[in-house]
Amino acid sequence: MSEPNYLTTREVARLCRVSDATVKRWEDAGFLKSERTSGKHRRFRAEEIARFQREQGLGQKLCHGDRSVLSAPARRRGRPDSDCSFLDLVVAGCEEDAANFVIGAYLQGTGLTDIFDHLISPAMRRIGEMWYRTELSVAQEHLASRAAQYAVHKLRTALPLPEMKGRTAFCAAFESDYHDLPPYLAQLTIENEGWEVMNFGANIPFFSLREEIVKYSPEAICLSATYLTEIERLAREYREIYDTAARLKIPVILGGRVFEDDHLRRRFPADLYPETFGEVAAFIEKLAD
Ligand code: B12
Repeated sequence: MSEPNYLTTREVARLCRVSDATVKRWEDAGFLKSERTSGKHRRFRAEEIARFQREQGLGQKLCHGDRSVLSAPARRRGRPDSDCSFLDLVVAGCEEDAANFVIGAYLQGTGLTDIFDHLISPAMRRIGEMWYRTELSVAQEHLASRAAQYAVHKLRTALPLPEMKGRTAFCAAFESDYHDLPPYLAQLTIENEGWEVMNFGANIPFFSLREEIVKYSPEAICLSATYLTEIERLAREYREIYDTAARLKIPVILGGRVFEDDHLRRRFPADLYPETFGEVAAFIEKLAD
């Protein structure tokens, strides 16, 4: 049998494109197994690193995104690297690096909802502002949004399975709203609390959602609204959803930009208007008590 191929901490860091300290933290947390030399230095088997990279999607692909849209320091370095912000990476369309960024943040101890509230939401808001000011083209905004979606999807596959609570929630974005990242973040937030989630995605017709509510009687409904048209009609049709949920004693959570407006909150009644995904998690946790 041939001798196993060992890597040093520095070599693993280069392969995964993170710092040495991050590799040590991963090892301390049990994500990576290592052996020690007589001098107590860490040595990692190549197969162990390959497994870890495969499972976490780390450092597998170099990004060749559009450098002209990167922040000045990243541009000076010539390409997005591990010092780039999440915003830099998604704007450059570096989906694999963006995924590594959020998975890295999670493995280093940032909570899931903190990643959503303090990393992803601000980056998306900034992308919206850049698009509005024509600093980003529509195509660049689409590329960035796709990279962000991909990163969240990869993060989901890296999350440990929580203890299941035997409860189900519905997630969706309002009819007429095509922004499907917010309901996806809500889905992951609720799944992370050990609930099953049926996510109907963007632009769900209210009559159809109501039929599903009657059929499944979920234990919570979490809807998001980022952009609405035909507010009068939607308010009327939403009322039927809310009344059906109330009759079945199902709490309704309404999140998203639209409900920053008090006037719209009055038009669309709900049990909770969270401003953060952290609030959604806390509400769901309480429901399970
Ligand atoms: C990506 C994007 C798109 C993509 C969506 C792709 C997809 N598959 O999702 C596409 C290209 C489809 C799109 C289309 C449009 N978009 Co758009 N879009 C965005 C962008 C850049 C990001 C949206 C996103 O994913 N946000 C991520 C969420 C998580 O972050 P957030 O909404 O900023 O933050 C909120 C959450 O954190 C939330 N929150 C906290 N806790 C919880 C809990 C729950 C449960 C939920 C749900 C939310 C939530 O609170 C924050 C504020 O309220 C935003 C900019 C922005 N500010 O968000 C514009 C933005 C929302 N879009 C905008 C516009 C104008 C449009 C279009 C009308 C453009 C057009 N002319 O066609 C269309 C409308 C289509 C439609 N009918 O829905 C405007 C809306 C302005 C307004 N008046 O409301 C924005 C704000 C851009 C801007 N700065 O002008 N868009």
